[in-house]
Amino acid sequence: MTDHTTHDDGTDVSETDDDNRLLLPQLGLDRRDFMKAGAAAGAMGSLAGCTGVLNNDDDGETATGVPDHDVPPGEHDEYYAFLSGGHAGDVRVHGLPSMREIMRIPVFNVESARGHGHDDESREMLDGYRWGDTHHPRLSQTDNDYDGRFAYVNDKANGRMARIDLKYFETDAIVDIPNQQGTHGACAQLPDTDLIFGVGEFRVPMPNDGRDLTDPESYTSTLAAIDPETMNVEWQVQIDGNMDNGDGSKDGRWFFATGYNSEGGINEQEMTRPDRDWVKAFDIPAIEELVEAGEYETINDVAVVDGTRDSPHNDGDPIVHYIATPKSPHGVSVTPDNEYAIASGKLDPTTALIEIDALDDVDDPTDAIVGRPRLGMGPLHTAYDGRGHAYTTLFIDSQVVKWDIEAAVEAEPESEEPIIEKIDVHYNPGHLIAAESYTADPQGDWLISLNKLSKDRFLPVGPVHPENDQLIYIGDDEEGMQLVKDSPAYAEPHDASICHRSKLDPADVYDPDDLELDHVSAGDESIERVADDRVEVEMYSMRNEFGFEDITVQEGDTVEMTVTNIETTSDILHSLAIPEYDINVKLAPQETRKVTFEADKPGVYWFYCAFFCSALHLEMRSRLIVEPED
Ligand code: CUK
Ligand code: CUA
Repeated sequence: MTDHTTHDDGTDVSETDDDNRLLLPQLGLDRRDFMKAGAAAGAMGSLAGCTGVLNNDDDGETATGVPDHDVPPGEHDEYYAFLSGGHAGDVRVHGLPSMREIMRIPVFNVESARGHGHDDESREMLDGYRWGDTHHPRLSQTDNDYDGRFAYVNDKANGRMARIDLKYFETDAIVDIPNQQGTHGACAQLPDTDLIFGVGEFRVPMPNDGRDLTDPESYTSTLAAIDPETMNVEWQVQIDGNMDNGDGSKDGRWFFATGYNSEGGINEQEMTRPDRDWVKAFDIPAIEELVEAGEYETINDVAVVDGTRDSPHNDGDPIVHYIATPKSPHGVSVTPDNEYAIASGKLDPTTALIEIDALDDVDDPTDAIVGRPRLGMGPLHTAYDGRGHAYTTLFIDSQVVKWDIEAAVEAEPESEEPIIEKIDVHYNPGHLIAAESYTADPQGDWLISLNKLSKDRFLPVGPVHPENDQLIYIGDDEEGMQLVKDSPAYAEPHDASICHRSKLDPADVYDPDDLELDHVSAGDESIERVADDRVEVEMYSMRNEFGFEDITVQEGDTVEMTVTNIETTSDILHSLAIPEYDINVKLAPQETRKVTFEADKPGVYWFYCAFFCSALHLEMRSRLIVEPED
């Protein structure tokens, strides 16, 4: 029996066999070739996983050397994991190693429990959209280490980039990226987060204003560089082919993007035809020099530099090196020591190691590829432990393969020798992430495999299955990788960043100085008719009342309500929930929010607090009285 699903990037790699593993018909390869090495190591891996789960003895380690991963009641996890929510549009915060979901941060989605998309400010940020497709949450760094300030995440659906303020764990800015459709890859320019990069996946006419509709040859995609403070798009580079994922070198010099469809096809058959696609290496300082010198075209108010293969800027010292790699490279990540950018084939069983320093010296950029180990079927993404090992997901084999980076440089191309071991995961992993793998100094203990299918791993809940994020211990090179736990995930995490708890210092209550709106203290509440059809209300909320028992307005009035939660005690939240007006604004201690609405329905509306804030929570309600027009 076979059935069909599709991967997020639209490639049809998705027929399943009886084991529910996804097959790859276009390759025409005999899967048994790849099973030999994998099967034995994989079986051992899952065995080790079982013992790891079962034998948790008293000395804080399991019998197989896995440290305690059951965080006892009342204790904290060691790591924060920030997982993208995919087309749920949010970012989830998990604790590691417990894998407990601690918080969700709404980003591109309207979400009522946190009032995102309900108050004026977040509504304006969302700009009418109700969803987004988050893939790559990346944390800001200083000197190649997490600095606890911000997280950035892309919206593949609507071409946007968002910033999450890690003081409040809340989205504080969203930029709509012009001249780009399908903002997929996302990452910060290191070492100090000087730029945020958004990678455009879908080729579209440039500008996409109705011209060139049926002329796919002229479609193009762009790399966008965004200022992390102002969130303005600073410049873009136009290139050939679809781009996919991206990662930057640790020294700020290069940005690497994978890509598929180098021939510019518009259907699956055309898109998967070429045997080679390109990894693009963008020379960031060289591009910035061109921008400085005015060597660009302004399109939709953004400086767009021509980085296509035929561009004069790619004669001689190119600004974009097109590195031919086997078929449809998908994931790319730079090693912690900044030696290599490792790009995985997706439709090819090998992975390419690009020697970063060689790019300046070679005439043919393809000569910078210094290793090409054969890892298994459907290699997608690679993470690092800081001890010279790489871990790559094998989408089709449903495995994670651990391999030796330097051994891959020394080995012959297509050699399996660099492989250290493989472990079965359940099932079809997309990304994987190791603790602090995106920094120069990964922690090397835990790894999460973000598996697309969970099949039968959890209680059945109908035809929509959760995904399965699996925790794997990688801290013991002797014992090898050990599967520790399954954790169901709501659709659908793509990538994650894992940060040690010592690097984050979130606020417990709001600092009113950080907010745009003025704090409304008890005694300062007011109701004012500022125009014939406009009423401004300023009030506080506290246990167990709002600033007014009644607020009376006229049908047709525009009502602006500004509310402060004047509590100073942490964890005491209130909200302003207005029945039948589709409004619920959350208010954490010392937070002030404003909501504007049309009072278009006459009647009595008990506005109330939706957080269970005290024993008298139910009594925390007041009347909005809307008098009918006469
Ligand atoms: S992508 Cu989804 S599994 Cu958006 Cu990084 Cu590869
Ligand atoms: Cu305030 Cu319930």
